[in-house]
This record gives sequence, C-alpha cells and structure tokens, in this order.
Amino acid sequence: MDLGAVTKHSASHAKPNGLILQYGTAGFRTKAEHLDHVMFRMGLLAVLRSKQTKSTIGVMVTASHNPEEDNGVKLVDPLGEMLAPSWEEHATCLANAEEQDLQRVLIDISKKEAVNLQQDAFIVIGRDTRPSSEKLSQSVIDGVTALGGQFHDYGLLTTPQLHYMVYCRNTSGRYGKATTEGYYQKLSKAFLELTKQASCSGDESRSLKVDCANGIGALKLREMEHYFSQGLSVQLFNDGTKGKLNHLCGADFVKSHQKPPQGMEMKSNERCCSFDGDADRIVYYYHDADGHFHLVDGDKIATLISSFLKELLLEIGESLNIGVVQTAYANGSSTRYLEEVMKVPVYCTKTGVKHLHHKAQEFDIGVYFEANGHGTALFSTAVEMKIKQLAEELEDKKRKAAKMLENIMDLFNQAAGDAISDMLVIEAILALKGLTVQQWDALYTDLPNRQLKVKVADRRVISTTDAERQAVTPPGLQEAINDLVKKYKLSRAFVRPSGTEDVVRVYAEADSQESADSLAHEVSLAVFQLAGGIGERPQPCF
Ligand code: NG1
Ligand code: ZN
Repeated sequence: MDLGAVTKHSASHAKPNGLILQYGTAGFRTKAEHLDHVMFRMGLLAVLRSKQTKSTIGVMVTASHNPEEDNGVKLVDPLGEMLAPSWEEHATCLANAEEQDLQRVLIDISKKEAVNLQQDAFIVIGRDTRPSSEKLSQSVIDGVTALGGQFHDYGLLTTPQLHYMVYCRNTSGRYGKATTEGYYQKLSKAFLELTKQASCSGDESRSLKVDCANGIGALKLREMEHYFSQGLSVQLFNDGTKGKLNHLCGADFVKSHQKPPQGMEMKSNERCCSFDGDADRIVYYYHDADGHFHLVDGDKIATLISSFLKELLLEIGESLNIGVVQTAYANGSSTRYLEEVMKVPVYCTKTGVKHLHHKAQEFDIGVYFEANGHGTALFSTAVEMKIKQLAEELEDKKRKAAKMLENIMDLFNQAAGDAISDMLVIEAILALKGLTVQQWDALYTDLPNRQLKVKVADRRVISTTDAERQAVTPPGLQEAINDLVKKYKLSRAFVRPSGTEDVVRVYAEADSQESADSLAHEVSLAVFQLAGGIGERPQPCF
C-alpha cells in the first residue's frame, strides 16, 4: 500500500474542517459541495474491501429521491448487497478522519479486517444524472487509483443496474452479462416469455405511463424500451429534458403527498407509475372515473407478487416456504390481508432495505417491499436450482407454471430492489391474470395514513425497539403516543429518527383521513415537547 501516494492525492480532496458525516441507511448523503473528500475516501475504502473479499466491489454516486443539490455515495458488496455493518463503521471513521490521521485509519482498518494488501482490487463505479455526480465519481476514481486499484467506470447507471453489474461479475457470468445490454436482454427475454402466455387482452391494457422523476430511469428505460416493446409500450414523463430531478415528481413525492406528479397527463382509470431519482423505487396509481386519486404502493405490490407466486407454487405442487417482509410503515390493512386472507407469514424489520433483504434470505422465496416501493423477491440458491429443474422435468400444466416461476425469478433483480425490473414483473402478472389496476387496488382498502417530519436538536435522543414500533427514549414519549392512539379508531402511530435526513419521522394511521391527520399532528407535538423540538411548533397542516 503506497501511503505516500494516498497522502499526496488526498491533499487535493481535502476534508472541510469540523465536518462530521455518518454512513447511514443509504450510505453518505448531504449537500453535494461537502462530499468531495468522502468520495475520494470511499474509493480508498472500496479498494480495501475488494482486497479483503477478493471480489469486485461497487461504488454508486447518487442521492436517490433527495433534492438535486444533494448527493451521496454507497458501497455495494460482492453479491450486490449493501455494505457489511462493520465496514459501515470503517466508512464513517475514514470519512471523518483529519488529514494527518488518514494513513493511520487506513492501516487500522486493514489490520482489523486482515486485509491482504498484496491482493488485487477491482472496483465498478456508477452515477446518477445529478449535475454534481460526474465530478464526484471522478473523485472516487482518484481514491481507487491512489491505492493501486483497477476499475471500470460504467458512467450513468440506475442504482439497481450497478448492483446487477457487481453480482454478475462475482458469479462468473452465471447470473448474466455485466453490461447494460446484458441487463436489458436478461430482463426483456424473461418478460416476453412470460407475457406470451397471457391471453390477448387488447393493446390498451399493454401500455403504461411512467414518471421518471427527471432522473436516470428515463435514460435507461428509453435505451431498454425496444427490447420489450412487443409486450409493453411505455410512455415516459418527467424524462429530464425540462424539469428538475425529484422536484414535484417521482415515487417519493407521489407516496408522501398522496397525489400525482406534475407533468403527467392522467386520464381516468389509466395505469401510471413513478420511479424515484435513481430508479430503485416504484409506486403505481390512477384516477378513478370520479377523478379521485388512488395510490397503489409497495405494500400492494408485495401483495400482488406474493399472491401470484403462491398460486404458481400450488399449481406445481411444491411446498416451498414463502414469506413477506415489511417495515412499520406498511399499511395495517396490507399486513392483515396477507396474514388472514392470503395466509402468508409476514415479518416486520427496521426501516432500510438492508434489514428487509437480510430477513428475506431466511425463506425459500422472500418477498420484501417498503411501503415507499423499494423491494424485490429473493429466491434461495437451492430453490433457484430446483425451479430450473422442475421447469424441465414436469409435464403439461405443472411445467407451464414452473416455467412462469422461472421467468419471474429471472425477471427480478435479486441483487436489489429495482424499479424497472419490478415494473416488468407487475406488468406481466397483471397481463397474465387479466387484472386492471382498479381490480389490483381493490384487493384491500388502505387505512388512511399520514407521515410528518419534526425537527429536533438531536434526533438521537429517540431510540426505539420492536422493529421501531416502540420508542424507548426519551422517557414518557411512548406513553404519550399510547394515550393519543387510544383516542382514535383502528389507529396506530410510531416515531423514529430518520437515517437519511436530520428529522424525526412520525407515522399515524386511523379509520379516516381526518383522524390519521389529527393523530399524526398530536404525535408530532408530543415529539416536539418531549424530544427537544427546534424552530416553529408543528402546525396542523391539513
Ligand atoms: P429514513 O430517512 O431512515 O426514513 C428513507 C426511507 C427508507 C429508505 C431510506 C433509504 C421512509 C419512511 N424511509 O429512510 O424506507 O428508503 O430512505 O433511501 O420511506
Ligand atoms: Zn432510490
């Protein structure tokens, strides 16, 4: 390890004095102008992680659904997964080290993790369309080369595409070819094979309007479109040619404001969906004949997918265990429907896909989705092999079902939640089952809900347990929430510090929108009073 070279290069990526950042749920995320040193140092860290795992490591430059002025960076582990927890700590240490301590911190990490410094390192890099992303990804490359690592810069990619590249490269091409072309071909082939089986239901139902949040999803969907156009025609909105990234559009906007994005022409009963800024989330929605807006969120996506997978397994006659993983943000109606009607076991984990992903790995088939539309279905390696074998061996109807299962498995990006891949799975299932978006939406009725944010001096005063559904500190907060919840019917509320923003998030649901709004507001006031609120007291805003 040439530490002299590191020190020399680091001088041109100097850390601003006093700046402390934390590797959170989605890596580092803040204003783009504060991130140059972090990028350089994550290039260094990726090299150490690559040497330790003897595998290709990914570095993605994006701030997802956050404002265009922000940026961020996260490392992707060998099987396309989020960085291991002990390395998240190293990332935080390295990002916050003063210039003179940089060498020592690098040596410490190498020793703690028994990194063989003679080992080769290979890093793949991707970035979103933010104006700051190109320069910041160049800083990552400076870090990689300063430590003698080799790299491939993919340039513009969706986050899930970078996960896919990492996964492909570390499984010797068995999963697919590590190029965008390979990604398009793999997904489109599985999609077309699946939809071939659908009884023709007219062209109308095979078209979809997509709000691309003015982000990378637009570029990549446009590249991919002609690969699957026989089965689905997509009409892109907010494609980045005019509007600003994530501004009044995108999956996060639609989900949190519960209204359509700007710039989308919606006709009644037309199927529409929104991606977020780096295309790893998707939500669906439509206007009914009366002009009412209906959101079909991650919970309903998980329901559609797990129901269909369960049907296929029944058809094949295989008793593989299938589980759904959610977070506390999952609508209460979805959990009840899955458990009581679908008879699918449901588990709740902390927020952040890495927690859901981890839990989903415990099942033969684990379907995980956050309510905001981030998720996928995971098939264990043993099950993957079994399904491929059944698709060859079984006869007639059973074989057809096994083939479909195989196609669906290939269509999911098993390395990460992926808006494009999820969209194709959903479109295929709707076509195969002959379902309209309204029929899908009618599986169950969401409980009215509201999410709010409260600013506090230090959000770490709030700690939680029971997958974030109960506040342990500050004293008295949980009791206050319990008392408020008792005032409303079918109600539930919880609070937690955000892992990506400097706020406390409040969630409430109840039997009517007025009750959900009012409960969320009252809980916000309790947080403001008991957890050190700053600025203006929360106002009832609905
Ligand atoms: P935080 O800021 O920790 O709530 C948000 C989302 C997560 C996840 C991460 C990463 C909500 C309530 N939270 O986390 O689900 O997507 O961002 O992007 O949607
Ligand atoms: Zn995202």
